Amino acid sequence: MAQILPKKDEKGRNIQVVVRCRPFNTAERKAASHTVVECDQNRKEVTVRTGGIADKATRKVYTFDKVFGPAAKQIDVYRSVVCPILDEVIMGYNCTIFAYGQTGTGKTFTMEGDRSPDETFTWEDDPLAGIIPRTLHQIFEMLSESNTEFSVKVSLLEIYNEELFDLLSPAPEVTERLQLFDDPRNKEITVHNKDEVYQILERGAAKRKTASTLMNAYSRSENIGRSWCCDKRTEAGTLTALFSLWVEIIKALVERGPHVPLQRVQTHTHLWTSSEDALKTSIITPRFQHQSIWRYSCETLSTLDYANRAKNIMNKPEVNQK
Ligand code: ADP
Ligand code: ZZD
Repeated sequence: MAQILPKKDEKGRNIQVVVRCRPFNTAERKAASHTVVECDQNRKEVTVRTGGIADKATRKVYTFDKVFGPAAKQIDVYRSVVCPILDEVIMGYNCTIFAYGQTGTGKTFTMEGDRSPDETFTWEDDPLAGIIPRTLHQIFEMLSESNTEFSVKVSLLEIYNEELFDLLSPAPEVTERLQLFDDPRNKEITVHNKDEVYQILERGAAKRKTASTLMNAYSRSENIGRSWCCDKRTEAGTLTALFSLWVEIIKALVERGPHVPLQRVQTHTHLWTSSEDALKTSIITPRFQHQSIWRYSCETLSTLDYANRAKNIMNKPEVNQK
């Protein structure tokens, strides 16, 4: 098995960092907002204006593995970022894609997507479908063509206030507090075909709606208005530490079960969307929504600096033996 795989660099590889900037929303258009980020997809550059509106000269330029501007569609991101990763999954590597960025910048849109209104499309053909449904669909297409025996398990977890909740738990009560994460193996649901995929995703989406309403009423720890950028934790070196910690947590979840060192992640947990231990990782950090231009630039810069440092994180992929 190992021999037929393309040779990987012994020292590991840098994780891939991708930036996606969302378009203006209606409110921003109405307010005739100015953008503080310019995306050059060809040059793979993001330019941030660091001075005021009148100051055209003060700029900071970042280069990433890929850059998607506001016109980029879900299919573009999928084809260019996810398809190559999916090939590696099929070859037996664990892969992770996670999105990082401030609230309202398009992480959910990129990872999950939305359903188009009025049942215009089936879920498989919905142009608004994000990475998760597209990937699951493609996995079934690839596996059923491959004539091999396979099983696909799905879990969908969400972190609120340092605690993990299972969005696929069958607990029926709308008002019932979600189950705290205990044994990850109980949280995996076997999916047999692509029709079952959608049922599962629907269940997760419904559960989350309930959960977020509940958690919002319960506490107001995710404060959209709070400044995000000038946080000491985004200092150099922290990212690598966070990344290692995150890998450790995911490994613990997969291998050791219940005793996850969640308390160690503390306030960082909300930054990470987890799955298995990482091989290929993309950080997608889109445009921010804030009225104040200064604040806008500040938080955008903070995210881009962060993503920029993530490019140096090395990864040592190993193929799964089972
Ligand atoms: P986050 O998950 O980071 O908090 P969301 O994914 O909820 O942010 O995005 C905020 C809003 O912007 C949503 O209404 C979403 O539909 C919209 N949006 C985000 N990215 C895009 C995009 N690339 N194209 C169109 N709309 C987008
Ligand atoms: N982002 C939407 C879910 C939300 O926050 O509710 S979009 C995608 C991944 C995981 C779970 C749900 C979905 C989503 C969806 C919406 C509504 C009902 C079922 C599923 C979706 C969107 C497009 C194609 C497939 C799934």
